[in-house]
Amino acid sequence: MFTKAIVRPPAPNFFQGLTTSDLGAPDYERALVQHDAYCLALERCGLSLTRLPPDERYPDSTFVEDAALVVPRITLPRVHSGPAEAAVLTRPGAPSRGGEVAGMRKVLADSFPTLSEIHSPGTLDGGDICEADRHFFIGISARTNEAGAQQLAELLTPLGYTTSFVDIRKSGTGVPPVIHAQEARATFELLHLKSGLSYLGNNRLVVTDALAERAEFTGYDLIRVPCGEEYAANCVRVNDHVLVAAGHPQFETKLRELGYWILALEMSEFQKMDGGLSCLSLRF
Ligand code: CIR
Repeated sequence: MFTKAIVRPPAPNFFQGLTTSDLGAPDYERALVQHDAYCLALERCGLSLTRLPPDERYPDSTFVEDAALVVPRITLPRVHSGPAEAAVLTRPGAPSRGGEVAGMRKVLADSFPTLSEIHSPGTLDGGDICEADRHFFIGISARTNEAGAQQLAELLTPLGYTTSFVDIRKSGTGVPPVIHAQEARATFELLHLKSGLSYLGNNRLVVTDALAERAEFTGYDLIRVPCGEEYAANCVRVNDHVLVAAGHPQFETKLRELGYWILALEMSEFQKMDGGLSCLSLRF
């Protein structure tokens, strides 16, 4: 069970953050409303929130998940049943986001006397880290390099976790050639591993078609995100609920049929800045 989450609302200069999307500039007021609804949803799932103030120095700082990772203590038989064990400060791959880590250091230091860190030349974004019970998938992406992934793996192994790397770069192994320019985002241009992958528990992974054939996911039950609804692949299991981005009806139906309780959240303004549901909070 998760009991806590850290969130940070967007700052007024949120629109100056990094993005590759062609969806237009985000509407700040609407982003705040969507962020509030997101926070309420986490509270409805039973989490108590630490709300950090907006930080104009870093326009992408609302995406708190990228700057840190909290690793749950492994207790049998359920992984999430114990208190959090370790926290890792990441080293974001985008230079404009490096300063976000200091804020996370401050807030996590209250709960975690010892904070591990990723060091140069490693880079690591939280969006590339997908925990699946006792295993962590670590994406190698435009933001996370091999050195960063390796450092994280070395921190996780003594805690009892296994790890594997999933290369999602254009040159990564196992990625099929691009066919149509319009499909490029769905096939290649995952910003982070979790832009196309989520773990729901009970051996179930949500995947986009582009990732579904990857050998790394053999042995898992795969829930494929319907074509055209790829953005919904970044969903989040929070205790008894699954948070999903609103506007993906086929995917929602699939999850409901599998028995999940869904909380659908408007994410349009964050999607404009390449952000997904998971990156708006650090849960533990
Ligand atoms: C960025 O490009 O870094 C931000 N605009 C979006 C980060 C989204 N984070 C995530 O998916 N974990």
